[in-house]
Amino acid sequence: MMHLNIQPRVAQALTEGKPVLALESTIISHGMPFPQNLETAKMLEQLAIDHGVTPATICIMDGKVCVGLDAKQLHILATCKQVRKVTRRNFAEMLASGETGATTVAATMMAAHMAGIAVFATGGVGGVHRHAQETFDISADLIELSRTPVIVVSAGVKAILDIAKTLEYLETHGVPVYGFGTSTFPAFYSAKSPYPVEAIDSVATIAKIYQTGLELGFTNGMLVANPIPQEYEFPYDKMAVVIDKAIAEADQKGIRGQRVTPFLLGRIVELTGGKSLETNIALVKNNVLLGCRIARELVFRRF
Ligand code: PSU
Ligand code: MN
Repeated sequence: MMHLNIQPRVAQALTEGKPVLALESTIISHGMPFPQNLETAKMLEQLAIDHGVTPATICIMDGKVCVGLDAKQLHILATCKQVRKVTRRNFAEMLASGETGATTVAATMMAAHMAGIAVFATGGVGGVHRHAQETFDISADLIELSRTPVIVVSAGVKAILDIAKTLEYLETHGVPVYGFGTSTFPAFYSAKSPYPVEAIDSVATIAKIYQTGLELGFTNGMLVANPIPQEYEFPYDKMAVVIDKAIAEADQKGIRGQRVTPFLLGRIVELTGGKSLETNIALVKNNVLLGCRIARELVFRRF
């Protein structure tokens, strides 16, 4: 496809039927501060390689959908202030303009699917924001999960969102959601939330459900919610106080639309004295490990 620029090592892995894992770039540009964002991006790629999987970090640059990035591209995403968030709405526009764009979960799913990558690991997906009944702020990530057949591994959704409404929305749009080894939906910084989710204990089951869906001609994706390991958890109640404060500040400052999520994440890092960032890194790492297992399982089942 003329708009795709697949890095040679990723292209080779795909042609040879080897496991590949997609990674997003908004977490680099808007989700974490420099230099931890760059260090994390590199560490995650190495982690995948160490587990026998080719990583493909995705962004939009120089008018191409780039699948698999080099050190220079990662550096641009991590440091350049003009990098824009890309979602389905502005995907084509960003290619046409030649601007640099960091892909959100939605745009990363689209690009992964174009490249033939079935699994994608990230920190948290976007969701239904609190008071969405007034603001209508619902992440395009949720709609994308209903229409692009990619398995997304995340630590649930952040507690900055309305978890109950997010789960209802996913249900309405026919998105299969599973808790990996848990029957309570994880709340990002915390392993548990008060909300139930269907539990799955093996990557073989995930792969089988995904493949069955494809055989049926379904085009939806799947959300695998992977709880943060307990030793890295940030206590739910303590986090709730921080989050309420960050949300109140965002309201006060009149922050809306695409800026909401980056603002809240940034404020939470500041308000926790960097603790939430450590938690964030630990959970993405955990998700990449599970993503690698799913990617290997899918390849294994093909032969
Ligand atoms: N969750 C995080 N860190 C992030 C994001 C989510 O812990 O950086 C990013 C993801 O790229 C997600 C996006 O797709 O925020 C959602 O943005 P919005 O709420 O504007 O749809
Ligand atoms: Mn939004």
